[in-house]
Amino acid sequence: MQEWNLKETADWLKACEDAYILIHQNPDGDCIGAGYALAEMLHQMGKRAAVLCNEPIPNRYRFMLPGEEKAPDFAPRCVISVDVADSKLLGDELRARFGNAVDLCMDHHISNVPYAAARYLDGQAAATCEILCELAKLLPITVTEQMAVCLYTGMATDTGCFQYDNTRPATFRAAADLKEQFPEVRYGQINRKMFAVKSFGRLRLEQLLIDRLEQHLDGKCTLICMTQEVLKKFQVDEAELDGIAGFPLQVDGTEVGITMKEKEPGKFRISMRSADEVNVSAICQSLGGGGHFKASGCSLSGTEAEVKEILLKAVAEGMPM
Ligand SMILES: [Mn+2]
Repeated sequence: MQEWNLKETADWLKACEDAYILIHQNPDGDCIGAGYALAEMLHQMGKRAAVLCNEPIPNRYRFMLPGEEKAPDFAPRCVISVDVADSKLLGDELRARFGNAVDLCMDHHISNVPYAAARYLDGQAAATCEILCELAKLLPITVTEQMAVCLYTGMATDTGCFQYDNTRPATFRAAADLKEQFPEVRYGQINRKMFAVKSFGRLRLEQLLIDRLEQHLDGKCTLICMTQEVLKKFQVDEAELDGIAGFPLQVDGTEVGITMKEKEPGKFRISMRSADEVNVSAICQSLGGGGHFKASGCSLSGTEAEVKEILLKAVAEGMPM
């Protein structure tokens, strides 16, 4: 695999034709924003480009789409992935079709596992959309209002509305530049939609989550388990679960917050968040997963009790004495 700098990446994009842009499964604001902003950049350069996702784009993110989603009417001559840290995250269908055929991977996950022929990785960038803000300056294009909506949303969502430590000066500058160039975009409304507004079902779910908060390891670890039964009962859209991983960290004294989500009977997807000092990436790696220092995940199989025991043992071992 080749490691490219941003200029090499831009040069390759100028030369590429008929691009499929792949984003990750359970798509979030950053991969959707990056995917559609990049597609528009390529369109402006006179190229055909389409965004592909393993699942339909959730309703709450559809304001970033230029129109209805439709299958591309051309065959790809190049394949690009954005914000996809591992080919596994493409989801089954896209992975089977393109897992070994990605020409360029653009990403900001420090844990990125190489799978493409070439990679542009900036592990310090807060979002792939932040990378695209820089990339846009190296391409013969003009940023449009719709791109600004996409790029802002991606940076806002990956930083918890510019709250997390991953927000660096360059993130603020990129957002400030968009706001200066496109004052008419309703950034406040985007923030409201992404962070304040919740569906009634989601609020009911949060009520239930509060009931199910468990404290372990002298209150340093707060855990929530969402079984299939709970998810079905409250009919929660997968997209509404976005950001729920940070929920346990709201409890004072918590150093590690864990959410367990039962994807199918006996199979749990685990999200682990660190309030400050504990490296949850190392803990999740010891369990076959990975991610960032303060935000990681893994998958475990077993009964609810078995999985909790495995998790709490790993967290206890991963905590500084
Ligand atoms: Mn991202």
